[in-house]
Amino acid sequence: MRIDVVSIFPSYFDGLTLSLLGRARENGLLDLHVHDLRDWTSDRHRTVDDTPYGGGAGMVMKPEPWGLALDELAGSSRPTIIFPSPAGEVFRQSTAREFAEHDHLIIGCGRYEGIDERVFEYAATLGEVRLVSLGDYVLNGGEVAAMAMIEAIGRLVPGVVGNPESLVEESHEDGLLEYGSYTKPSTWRDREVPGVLLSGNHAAIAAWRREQQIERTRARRPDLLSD
Ligand code: 6GU
Repeated sequence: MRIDVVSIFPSYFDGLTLSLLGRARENGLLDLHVHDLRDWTSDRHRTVDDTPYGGGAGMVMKPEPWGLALDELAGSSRPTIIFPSPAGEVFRQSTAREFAEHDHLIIGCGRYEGIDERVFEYAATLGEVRLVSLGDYVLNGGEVAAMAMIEAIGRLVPGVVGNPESLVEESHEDGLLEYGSYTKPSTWRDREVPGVLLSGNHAAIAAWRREQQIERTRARRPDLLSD
C-alpha cells in the first residue's frame, strides 16, 4: 500500500517511523510519503492561505497548491483521497478495514478554517474523495487525525501485525468492546485474577469473556448495542 500525506507540518509524521509502522515501512509493506504543501507554491512567501470570501473568522487554504499537489500525487492511479475534517463521516474500524483494501491513499491535511470547497470537487475527478472525522470534537488541523487513521489502517495491511490472530480479538472488531486481560501474579495487592481464567476450561473462558464484552459495552458504550 502507498500512502501520500500532504501537510504544512510534515514533521508531525516523524513519529510514524517508530515501532510497528516503522518496521512495516522498512519491510516495504507500507510505502508512506509525507509532502509539504508549500512545495507546490510559487510565491516568495510560499503562501497557502487567504481570507474567506463572504467574510468570517480565520483563513482558508487556497486551492492552487492543493490542485498541483493532487495532480502530481494522483497520477493515473485513481487513489482514494481522504481529507480529515470534523465535518466528515465518522472514521470507524469498518472505515479502516475498507481503506486497508485500497492500494493508494492520499491524505490531505487542512489547517485554518478549512480548504477551499472547490478542492474537494476537483479531487473527485482524480479519485474517490472521502471527508473523514475522528469524532465530535475539534482539532486544530488534520495532522493528528491523519496519524490516527494511518495507524488504524496500516496495522490492517497484511503482514504489518505479525500475528493476525491479535487483530481479531480487539475492541470494535466484532462490534463490542474487548474483554479485560490479566497476567501473573494471580494475586496482586489482595486482588485475584477471575478464577475461570485459571480453570483451563476453554469453553467456560470463552463464555466468560463474551459476557464481559457485553456487560462493559452496555455500561460504557450502549450506543454500540442499539445500532
Ligand atoms: Cl479529522 N479534523 C479536525 N480538524 N478536527 C477533528 C477531526 C478532524 N476529527 C475530529 N475532530
